[in-house]
Amino acid sequence: DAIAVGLDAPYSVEYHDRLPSTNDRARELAVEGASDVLVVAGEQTGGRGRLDRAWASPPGGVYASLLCRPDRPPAHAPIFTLAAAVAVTRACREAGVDAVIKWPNDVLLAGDERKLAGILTEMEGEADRISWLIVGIGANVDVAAADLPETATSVREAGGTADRRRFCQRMVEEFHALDPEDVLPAWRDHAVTLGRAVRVDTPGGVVEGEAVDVRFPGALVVQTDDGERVVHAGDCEHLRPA
Ligand code: BT5
Repeated sequence: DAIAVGLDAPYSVEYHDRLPSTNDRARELAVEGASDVLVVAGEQTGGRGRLDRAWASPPGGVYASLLCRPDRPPAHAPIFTLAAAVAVTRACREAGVDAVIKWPNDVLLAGDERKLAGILTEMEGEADRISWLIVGIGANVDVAAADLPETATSVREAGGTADRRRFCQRMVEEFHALDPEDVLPAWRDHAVTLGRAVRVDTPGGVVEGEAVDVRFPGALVVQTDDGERVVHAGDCEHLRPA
C-alpha cells in the first residue's frame, strides 16, 4: 500500500485570472519539463470533467491542477485521485460543510448528495514509471447555485465559509500532508459509497451490487449476485438514498 503522495519539493504556484483549463496549462508545463507546480485559475472557459464532459467553472470556484512526477508505476495513478478526494473533503469540512466521497472522484454534500467538487487525474507513463501526473481539482466554493448544474451545490450554498484562498491552501496542505499509508483508511472514513447499493458503468459493462470496500490503488470492490467484482474505473451511481 505504501506510496508517496506528498512531494519532497515545495510547489511553485502559477495563478491566472482565467484559463481554458488548469489541467491543459499544467500539461503544457509538463511537456516543457516542469514539475511540482500548482496551476490555479479564478475561472475556466473550457473546464473538463472525465470522458469529455464539461466542468462548469464560474468565478468563485477553486480550479487547481497539481503537476508532479511521482516515482510510481502508471498503475498507481488512481491513488492520487483518492488522496485528492480526501484532501478536498477535509477542506470542505474545515469550511464547515459536511462533505462525503462518492467513488471514485466526487465530493458530495452529505444528505442530498449534490456535488461540491470533482477531480480529474491525467497522466503520461513510461513502461514502469509515471512520467508526469496532473491532479486537477474543481471545487464549488464561493459560487451561487444558479451558476451550477442542478445536481451541484457549493460551500457557500451549504452555509460554509466561502473563502477561496483559504480553501485552496487547506486542500493543498491536506494533500501534501497525507501519509501514504493513510490514504485508503482516510478515504474509507469519508466515503459514502461503501455499504451502498451501486450501479457502476465500467468499460467492460455494468456491474451492480453492494459496494463493500476500496482496494489499492483505488478499485471498488462490489459484491454482486455472481460473487465479488473488482472495478478499476467507471461511473458509479448510488441506487438508493443513504
Ligand atoms: C469530474 O468529472 O468530476 C472532474 C472535474 C474536474 C474539474 C477540474 S477544475 C480544474 C481542472 N481543470 C479542468 O479542466 N478540470 C479539472 P466527472 O466525474 O466527469 O463529472 C462531470 C459532471 O459533473 C458533469 O457532467 C456535470 O453533470 C457535473 N458538473 C459539471 N460542472 C459541475 C460543477 N461545477 N459542480 C458540480 N458538478 C458539476
